[in-house]
Amino acid sequence: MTRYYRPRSKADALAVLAEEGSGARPLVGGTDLLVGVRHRTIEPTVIVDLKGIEDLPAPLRIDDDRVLIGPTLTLAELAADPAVREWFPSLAEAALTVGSVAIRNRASLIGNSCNGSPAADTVPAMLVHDVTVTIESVDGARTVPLREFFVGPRRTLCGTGEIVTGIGMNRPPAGYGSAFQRLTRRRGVDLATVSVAAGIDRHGTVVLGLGAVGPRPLRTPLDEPVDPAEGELLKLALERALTAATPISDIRGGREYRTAMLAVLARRAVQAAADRRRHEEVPA
Ligand SMILES: Cc1cc2nc3c(=O)[nH]c(=O)nc-3n(C[C@@H](O)[C@@H](O)[C@H](O)COP(=O)(O)OP(=O)(O)OC[C@H]3O[C@@H](n4cnc5c(N)ncnc54)[C@H](O)[C@@H]3O)c2cc1C
Repeated sequence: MTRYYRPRSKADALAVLAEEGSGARPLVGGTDLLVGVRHRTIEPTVIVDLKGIEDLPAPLRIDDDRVLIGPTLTLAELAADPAVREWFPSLAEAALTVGSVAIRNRASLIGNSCNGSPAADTVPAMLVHDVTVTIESVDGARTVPLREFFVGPRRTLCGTGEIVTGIGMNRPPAGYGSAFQRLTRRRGVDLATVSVAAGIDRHGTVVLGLGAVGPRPLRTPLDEPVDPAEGELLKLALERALTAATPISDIRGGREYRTAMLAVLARRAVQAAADRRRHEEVPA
């Protein structure tokens, strides 16, 4: 029988997580965890609800040129924030593709990463940026780059007895653009068949974030600066970078289809990101 516990302090939450070991699971929105409990793919001894904790970092704050996100920030709140929309338009776009309005009003940004799904939509959009993750346990805190956080399907660096207490995102330099593209089988309430985020700076240096095309979300830079107007050179640079992807065939699409769509979406993402360098547009 699973117990439910709602601690008031971070120290209390961490103590319970340490005592219970691998049977304990943190909860925020529950849009992944409670689905797993209902389907009996996860059978926690105790669910530790982080929403009642009074000394967690604020859901969202701006510290100079850095956005700091706490565990309870929902995807709806993220996508509505003016600084996020201006500095990280691909992340706002990605958040707005998740599930439905009801899901986005509950689901947390940090939970989307902690779940460790290779298809989590917000992850590729964060991977193109300079993003860190802070993980805490009774033994203290450590901060790691997001690009190292994902270690395999459903596996992250946040282990037993630990919680993620913050994500920090550095504001990109002037003249930077980013965009997100995803393919699903139907519009809305479906996980990505393929997703791609692209970030491009004023010199044409491109970083891609890839979802649903490997055992974990991938970050892959292009090996040389590109001019997105040079279609053939962009295509070749993308072909080299996209060899990092290792898609599989499953109910959402075959390996060959995913590979073909990845190339299309990556080109569109780079071109949309490059357009944003000039127009500073934000998603509707
Ligand atoms: C109908 C439906 C549609 C969806 N559509 C999409 C979609 O299109 N794209 C997409 O990417 N996702 C989709 N999702 C999943 C998405 O809602 C989740 O990934 C969500 O973002 C997770 O946040 P949460 O707060 O609900 O996490 P929870 O369910 O509370 O937790 C998720 C996991 O992370 C752990 N966890 C949560 N917070 C922390 C923390 N601070 N520290 C350590 N561990 C933590 C939990 O123990 C659990 O293992 C969908 C879900 C549903 C039910």
